[in-house]
Amino acid sequence: MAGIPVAIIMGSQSDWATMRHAAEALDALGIPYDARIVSAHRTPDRLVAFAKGAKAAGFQVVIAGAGGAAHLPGMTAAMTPLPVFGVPVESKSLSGQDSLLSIVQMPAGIPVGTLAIGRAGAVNAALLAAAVLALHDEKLAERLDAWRQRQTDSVTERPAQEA
Ligand code: RP5
Repeated sequence: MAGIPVAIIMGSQSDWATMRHAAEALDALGIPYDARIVSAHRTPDRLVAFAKGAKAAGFQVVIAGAGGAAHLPGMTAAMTPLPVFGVPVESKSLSGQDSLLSIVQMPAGIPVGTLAIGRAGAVNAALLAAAVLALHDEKLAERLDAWRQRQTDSVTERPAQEA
């Protein structure tokens, strides 16, 4: 795998508590990533520079997490041909419903693959990124298969008694 294939971008430091779950899933699969804070509203020039340069920088997939008026994934998708997976971060006032609707309701022509709100979305964005990269990386495909098998094996048939 040449270079760093995955960019994880987020609108704020406060999003890292969610987006670190994407990073951890990529770590578990041995996929390098670069995690950056890129705010569509507070650092718009940084967003333009990142999105327009993402492909030339060697990234193959972008995972973008944001909350509230979550324009980051959509604006990124507007400025890069790379696949963009959007993670709605759970907001305080509207529990992430605002983030979800902001990210998922893209107009036809500029797709953002939108995941679930919060940790599940962050983990699944990483797994989707892995699945895309695995199409052209047999060793990664084997690691992804093994990861899924371990998950299957970890599910007990009956619930354990809780204290
Ligand atoms: C969005 O505003 C960020 O993605 C974050 O989820 C939300 C709140 O940001 P902070 O006020 O915590 O920095 O741009």
